[in-house]
Amino acid sequence: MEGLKNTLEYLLTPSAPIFIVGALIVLLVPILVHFFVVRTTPYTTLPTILLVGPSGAGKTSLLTLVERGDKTVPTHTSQTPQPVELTVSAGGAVQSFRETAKEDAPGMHKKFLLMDTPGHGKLRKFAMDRVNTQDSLKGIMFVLDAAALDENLPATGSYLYDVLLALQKRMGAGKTSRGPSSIHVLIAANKSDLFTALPVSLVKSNLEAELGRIRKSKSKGLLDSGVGADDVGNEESDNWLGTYGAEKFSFSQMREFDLEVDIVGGSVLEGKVDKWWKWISARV
Ligand SMILES: Nc1nc2c(ncn2[C@@H]2O[C@H](COP(=O)(O)OP(=O)(O)OP(=O)(O)O)[C@@H](O)[C@H]2O)c(=O)[nH]1
Ligand SMILES: [Mg+2]
Repeated sequence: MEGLKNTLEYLLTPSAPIFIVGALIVLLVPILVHFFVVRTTPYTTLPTILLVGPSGAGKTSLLTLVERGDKTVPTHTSQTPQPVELTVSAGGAVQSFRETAKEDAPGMHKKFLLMDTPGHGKLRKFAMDRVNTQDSLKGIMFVLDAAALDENLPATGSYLYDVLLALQKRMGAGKTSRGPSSIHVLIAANKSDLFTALPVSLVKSNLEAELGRIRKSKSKGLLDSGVGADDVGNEESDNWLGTYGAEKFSFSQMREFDLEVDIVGGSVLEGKVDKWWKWISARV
């Protein structure tokens, strides 16, 4: 009892050691909490551009190009998502964070994350999880190989369909609760350097036709059976990509859901990626 009283008296009497310990606690606790929060929630605050698309399209090559300025680094099929911290300057140039730090004054550029994901069919949940829920998601780059689209059309189309439908559902949910204001999608038709590469207009029409086909086959033929759109259950219209009941699919139908879809050609190999950077700089 006596000991407790003495301790309390010591703690409550103003003295130099007590002030110093108190000041240290007041100063250090917020700093420690800051580092704890930053460490436990990595990369959720920076605006994020997600790289998705089928295997072999050139996602990792694009990341390597901007990160190291090297077009010839060999890549492997990716197995895990890989974020890279980049900056975009006022002029729209995208560069790695390290280079920016050397040349530009701080404040002249914005930081963002470019997130590479594996394109292999079994590893797409990494990408889809982020498409579905990531708060800091500002845009999605769907990279495809324009030179091999003919062979890859079914696989590429079904991945794109999944991404767009997930986004559409996400935006639809945003109308009732707190959701993203708008998410832009860039279809990057890569490998334009190859002579077999399809021009952007053909990439677009092929994809639209393929998405229309997938949409039709998933609708279980209800629309064809003469049942009016009003009689069909909610689930049916919720799983319909684009304008409900429309005969043909076009990317412009995604505007109904505040989703803007652009298609731009380019080539990582030749460093023709300026238009893609421009698109990114408008997003972050
Ligand atoms: N000709 C040509 N080849 C390219 C271009 N971009 C990438 N490639 C090649 O395409 C191959 C696949 O590129 P990656 O970047 O590994 O493909 P990815 O999209 O990351 O594939 P996953 O990791 O499996 O999802 C590599 O051999 C690249 O060198 C391009 O613009 N032109
Ligand atoms: Mg890869």
